[in-house]
Amino acid sequence: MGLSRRDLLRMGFCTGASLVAAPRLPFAQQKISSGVNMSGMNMAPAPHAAAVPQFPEAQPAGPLATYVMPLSIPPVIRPQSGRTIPIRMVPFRHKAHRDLPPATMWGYNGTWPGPTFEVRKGQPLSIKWSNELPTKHFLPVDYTIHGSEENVPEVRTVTHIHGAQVLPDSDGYPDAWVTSDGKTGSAVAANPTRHPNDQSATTLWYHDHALGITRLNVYAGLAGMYLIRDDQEDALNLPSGPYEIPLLIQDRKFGVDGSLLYPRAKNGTHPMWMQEFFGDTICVNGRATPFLEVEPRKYRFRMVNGSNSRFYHLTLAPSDAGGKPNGRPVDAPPFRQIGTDGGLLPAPLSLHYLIFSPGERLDIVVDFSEHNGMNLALTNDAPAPYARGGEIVPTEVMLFKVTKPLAGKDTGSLPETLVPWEPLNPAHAVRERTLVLTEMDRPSDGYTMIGLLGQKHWDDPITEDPKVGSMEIWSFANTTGDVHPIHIHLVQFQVLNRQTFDMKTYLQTGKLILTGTPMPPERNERPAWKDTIKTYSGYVTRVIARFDLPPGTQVNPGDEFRYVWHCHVLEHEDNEMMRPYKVVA
Ligand SMILES: [Cu+2]
Repeated sequence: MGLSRRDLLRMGFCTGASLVAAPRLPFAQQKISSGVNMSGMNMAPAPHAAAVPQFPEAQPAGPLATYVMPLSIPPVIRPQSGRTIPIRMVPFRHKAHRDLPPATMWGYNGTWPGPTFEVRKGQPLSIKWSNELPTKHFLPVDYTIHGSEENVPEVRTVTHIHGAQVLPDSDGYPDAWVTSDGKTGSAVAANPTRHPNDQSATTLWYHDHALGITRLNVYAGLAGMYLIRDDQEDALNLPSGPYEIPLLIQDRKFGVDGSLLYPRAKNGTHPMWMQEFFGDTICVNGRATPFLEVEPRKYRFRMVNGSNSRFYHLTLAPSDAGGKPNGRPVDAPPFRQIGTDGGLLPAPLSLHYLIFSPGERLDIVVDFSEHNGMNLALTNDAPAPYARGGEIVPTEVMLFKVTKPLAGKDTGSLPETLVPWEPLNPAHAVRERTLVLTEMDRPSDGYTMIGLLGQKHWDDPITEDPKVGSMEIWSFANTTGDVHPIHIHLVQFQVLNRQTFDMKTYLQTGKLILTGTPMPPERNERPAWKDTIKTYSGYVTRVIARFDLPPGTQVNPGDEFRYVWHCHVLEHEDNEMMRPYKVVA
């Protein structure tokens, strides 16, 4: 096609809704293969029939032996209140699998994942970030996407703590990047960043957020966990210490030399970017399909989907010693979900499968006490519908071996009620914003060129401008063929409902006509606090949020506090599916 970015911008401005992509697949074909379809909604991104990923020269490692690596636990930082913690972004050598040599990665303090922060609610800390990375990226950069042009330094970083309530200069604004040689983007971040931690106990995570290159920086290893604890959580006496384990789940593709492979596009026209990345190997805490020996007792798992694009549909089932499932999920202990993105649930849920999209978190208790001596495999069956280009669909995630002798009485508890949850009243919302999600596809082959939010590009003037402390409903109308996990910075929101709309009419006329009756959120979406929500193709997904700044923030007339909202498929956010917004006095 040879369309330049400039052409696209011009067309986008001139023709508006008529240019949006037609959905690539009939709706019925988007359902997941497992048969679990969540009230008829599709759960995994649709295939991109025309996309042909091109991998770099390094020979792919191919299938690796599963469950041969013990799970590793990232180092922990428990800062004292008010301290400044230095974090260095550095290259290092990492061995992800027994049969692979170590290879170059980039990580916070030189580990993948980076160190886990464990902080107390209300105890502030500062983090001094230093970018000590090379100036040349080891993954293929696309110079044709926003903020990543050839006159911009190739390696730039800025860290965002996902789900944290912080001021804009500490939020990892995408333009506030820095380089190892002191260059900065058009926005300025504080350094050290300041983190009041004045929010409920929950599972957060931190990762790179630099404009146009987030997907490569996170893929390179720049991600870690950030746990907030509080007295309310302590009082529940949940499994803790060695029985509380973070699980950062990320898919990767390895070369025979252990190197990380990331596909390159086939030609030099915009976009050379890949519209999604799907690896053939699922890594947990930086190791390919690891195993964990557990005692026959309760464990708490803090799960983060830190993958670039992959959605997971996870089940736990009895398996043989090699991890091959030989029983049904109902024969395994259920997942007792106790928390989500923004904190603990009012009561534990009992689930036999888990679905989570990039950016989402699941706080889970599993009781292994009735399964002494057994192996339990955690497997994924979400990706079948969008495997493409001959890629291997990874199913193995990790293996639990209930083979460790009980070290003592299981004193951790799982109370029937957890923490109170108050619904935000939609009648108190000062406005509802309808925000459309669109994609533009290349007419010649259907390849997605770009994704947009609210029909706007990253650099367009800000359109979302809630007032400090006001409540708003944001209604995401997904006109594309994909599921997009939408993340709003600063706030924890509540999911209200989802409702179908007439996609054909929208794509032809730009008019949004609601059709079905509103459907309630999933059990683990409400009652709950969320900051990332799956918006399904053909649905309006409504969330309600109060746009509170960190407690104690001084607000003067005319003040503006700039944040972002975006799709958490990292490939999408890197190519215009991200918008600034401002909270105004
Ligand atoms: Cu997306």
